[in-house]
Amino acid sequence: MTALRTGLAALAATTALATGALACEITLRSSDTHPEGYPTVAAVEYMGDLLEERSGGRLCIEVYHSAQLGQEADTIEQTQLGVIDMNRVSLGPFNNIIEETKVFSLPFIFRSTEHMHAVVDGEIGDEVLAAFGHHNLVGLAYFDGGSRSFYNSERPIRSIEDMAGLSFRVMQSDVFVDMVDALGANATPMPFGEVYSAIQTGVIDGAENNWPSYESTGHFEVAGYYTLNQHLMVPEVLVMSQASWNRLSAEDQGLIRQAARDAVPHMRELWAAREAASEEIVRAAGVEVIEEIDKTPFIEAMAPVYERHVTSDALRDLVARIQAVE
Ligand code: GTR
Repeated sequence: MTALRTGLAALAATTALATGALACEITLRSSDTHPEGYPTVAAVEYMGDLLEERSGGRLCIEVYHSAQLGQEADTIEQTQLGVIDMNRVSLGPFNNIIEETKVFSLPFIFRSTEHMHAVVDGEIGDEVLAAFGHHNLVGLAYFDGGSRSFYNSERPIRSIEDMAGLSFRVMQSDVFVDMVDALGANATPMPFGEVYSAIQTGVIDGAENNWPSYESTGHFEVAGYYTLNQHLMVPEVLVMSQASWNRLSAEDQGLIRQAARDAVPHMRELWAAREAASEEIVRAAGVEVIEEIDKTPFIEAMAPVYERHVTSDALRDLVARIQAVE
């Protein structure tokens, strides 16, 4: 055993020497629920490459993909505690913890991808990132999460009336529970990793997500009706644990912030390509995609969700400013 270890250590040393790389002094452990190759995972790996290069090999990121470190809600807690250094998550599971994140998770708040980019790239985006600072987290960057639509195993949804009686999994956020209720369906908050078998065994009828997640999880195999109603466009976020952050020098903190920012344009390219590829895979598999859908009744039904969640002057102000962004 000892001989084996010595052998391995020697091998590692040779490899490092051979590539001319210095050993990483600090390796940040980063969590992601998605599998290798998914745009969010690839973007954080790309950020890690930038960081390694710019720090002369001192600062590294190791991405633990495929929920190896746990489901999102749990990994958020672990990140707040400093057990996990970095985390790429949807904003949805932050809604019940950080009030400001709700405004980007409201149904139909963004008019288009361009509108969403203008908002998150601007001062409103910075303000919401800053809010993480009050919760033992450091907000680093926003990634794309496409638009989310409903899918189910029972029937094609062609109008809001078709939602009645169906049960849908949502992310663990009260905003999404109220959203599904307001559409006349039943909401079941559940971790992402449990959705496939829950649909397969009939515990729920379906869920809602973007093209890449619908495809990569295989949910399309068990829920073959996908309605492009596009009720949500929740950005994803890359955060660091405040505890891990505090251990770094100001210079290293600066390198990390910059590398995160510089990964964003690359992530957006990866995202657009994957959206198209996933759509093709799903369509080729024979999923019934319902494209002709009047969104107006869906939008109108969301009034109580806004009333229930946009409850303070600060949140009302944020919503008004988002809507005013061109
Ligand atoms: C995906 C998102 C994940 C996770 C998942 C979910 O689109 O990228 O971070 O939030 O949805 O529905 O739980």
